[in-house]
Amino acid sequence: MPEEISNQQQAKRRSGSWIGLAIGLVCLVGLIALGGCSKKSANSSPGTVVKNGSGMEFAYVPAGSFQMGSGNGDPNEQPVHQVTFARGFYMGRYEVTQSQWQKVMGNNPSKFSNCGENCPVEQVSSDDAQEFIKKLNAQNDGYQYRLPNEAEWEYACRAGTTGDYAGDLNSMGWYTVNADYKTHPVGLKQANAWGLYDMHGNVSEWVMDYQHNNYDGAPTDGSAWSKAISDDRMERGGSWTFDAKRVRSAQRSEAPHDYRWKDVGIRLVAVARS
Ligand SMILES: [Ca+2]
Repeated sequence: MPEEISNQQQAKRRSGSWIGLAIGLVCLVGLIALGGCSKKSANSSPGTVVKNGSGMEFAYVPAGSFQMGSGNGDPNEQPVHQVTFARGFYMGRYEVTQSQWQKVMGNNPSKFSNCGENCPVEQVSSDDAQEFIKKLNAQNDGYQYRLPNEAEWEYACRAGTTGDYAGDLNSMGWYTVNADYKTHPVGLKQANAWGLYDMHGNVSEWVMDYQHNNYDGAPTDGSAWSKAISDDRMERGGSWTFDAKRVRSAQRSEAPHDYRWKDVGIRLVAVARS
């Protein structure tokens, strides 16, 4: 420290250098903090959209808490429990489309391949989804991609709502009553309050969690639930083949990780690389 230097002039000079250095550091830290704050502020508005180099759009889901599950749904939706997210995250605004899958994987496995490039990819297994994500991440486009976990998915689906649906079901989702036995281009129905489309129906969506028959012992910090009773994975949101009860926000399904269904696709979470 400058006070510890016996020579007054030396002390004064070093003190001046120290102060200058300190001021510089303060400015630097301030600039970094300002930049960080600006970025955080821009991100803190629910539904703020970012777009990657491939044109995939992601909406900001804010930090917060919600009640996960339903007391009047299936047994596997209980017990209802509070989950808290310390940080927000970016959720895909749409189900991954057939054209997006084609560009990354070089194929289109979808049953409804004549539906158009903006229709959701389906007939992809959970394993296939991991291959897609691996290749997408290899593009190193500034984001790290992954499947959402169950808690993230339901929190994002509800977007602050507490009922069976995040709004009027017929306005928001494709299911047995209105889907005409097929998938539909993503984003045609009404988005939820955080700008996410087709969370109810169209294609059901793989999440990263392993199967569990209920929420006993489920994590409450917004993390994924690790392996438990089988290798099956969960899927959420229901599909064009599901009735209204099975496209609820809290509805849960599971399937073997290597199964390919004509009504199951994916949605991604994007994390900015530091
Ligand atoms: Ca869906």
